[in-house]
Amino acid sequence: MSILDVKVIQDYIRMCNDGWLQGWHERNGGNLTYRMKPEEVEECRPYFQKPGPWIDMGVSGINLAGEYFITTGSGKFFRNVILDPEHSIGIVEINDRADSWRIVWGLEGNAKPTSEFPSHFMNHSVRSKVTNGKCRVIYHAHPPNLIAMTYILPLSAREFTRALWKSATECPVVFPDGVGVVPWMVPGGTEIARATSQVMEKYDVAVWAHHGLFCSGPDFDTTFGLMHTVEKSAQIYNLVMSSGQG
Ligand code: 2HA
Ligand code: ZN
Repeated sequence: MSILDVKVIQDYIRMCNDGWLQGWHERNGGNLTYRMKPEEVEECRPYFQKPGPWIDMGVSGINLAGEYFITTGSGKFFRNVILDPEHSIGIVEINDRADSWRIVWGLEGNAKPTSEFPSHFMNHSVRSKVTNGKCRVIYHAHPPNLIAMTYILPLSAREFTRALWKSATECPVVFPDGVGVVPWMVPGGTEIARATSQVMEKYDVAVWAHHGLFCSGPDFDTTFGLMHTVEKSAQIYNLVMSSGQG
């Protein structure tokens, strides 16, 4: 047995690879975090290493004190997750003040959690609160059709929600609350983390203008499916507009 035999680790790796196969993760683009269930932490604990030092995140979310997250590594490539999980992903524990993490497994070779960990963490804090603890997955990808739309439409929740709902029939069912929009901001910091988590108070999808998309959900299938549905709808929108039939 190894930690790579534990189901939640296998499911996490599969989702990373599915995103790579979709073409949403050029180079080190995108990141994925999963808030583990207590029983999943116990399944993985026998494989934990001596914990690393506590590292301050610059943000906090007190409802996540003591939680464990599986995360992709900063600068790591989704393409490599399935081949080399130990260096590409890891598990971090959150401290009692919910403002710092430490590595308990993986991220070998001095790797760190994703540069977007502050955004993921704040989104987890907000989505966990508004879903009564159901939300476990935050997924950031660079799906090209959705990004292209951010150069075409006014950057508002109303415009994006209407365009996506109208482009594919199932969209109002898959994301009935619509999608929020965050204007272009420098990625990888606490400012964009705060702006995104404000949007996520209301929506489970947040567009990052000229950059990508954040999706949240209770499990890997639902969250991947949400990303897939939004991107498919954006593709249909772009196909119709570029055929001159908009
Ligand atoms: O991890 O996608 O937003 C690379 C990124 C930053
Ligand atoms: Zn990105």
